[in-house]
Amino acid sequence: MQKSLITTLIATAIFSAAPSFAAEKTNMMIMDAWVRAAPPSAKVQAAFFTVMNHSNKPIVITDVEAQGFGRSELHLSAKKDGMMTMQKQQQVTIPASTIFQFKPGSYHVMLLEPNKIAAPGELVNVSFTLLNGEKISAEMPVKRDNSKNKMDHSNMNHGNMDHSDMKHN
Ligand SMILES: [Cu+2]
Repeated sequence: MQKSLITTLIATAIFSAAPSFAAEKTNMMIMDAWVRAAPPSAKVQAAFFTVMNHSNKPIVITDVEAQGFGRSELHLSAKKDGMMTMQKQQQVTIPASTIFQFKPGSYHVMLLEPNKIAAPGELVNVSFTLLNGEKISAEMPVKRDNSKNKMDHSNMNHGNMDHSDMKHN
């Protein structure tokens, strides 16, 4: 009895933002999430993850917020006139039955106005709002970006492609 009451309360809390016509919970999973470690003096951090849309309908992410950050945005990195730039996205659509990657050089979540830059080993709670009003959240561990790809990439391009040109729009 006690347990089922608690379960009900939790369920109510989770779904309170969803409109009543949302009969079924969105079948979306967030996997392999991480927040890129940054120096304590940094002004922003980026979060990357994989979204699995297990449903036969597109899922539209319309907003994002993160604990410990004043503001968060959906971003897309793109090359423009030979420079990497980032554009804020009003929404990101995950097509039906698709595995969709938020990854360096592409879609990512930008964490802005940090209370304090999150350090390696810490968890950042990131919460997504969907077009149907539902909220889905994930704990994203902070990790140093020491992937082989990135190291190879920076070695290869050293001198002829300056990543510090990364613009924040
Ligand atoms: Cu960004």
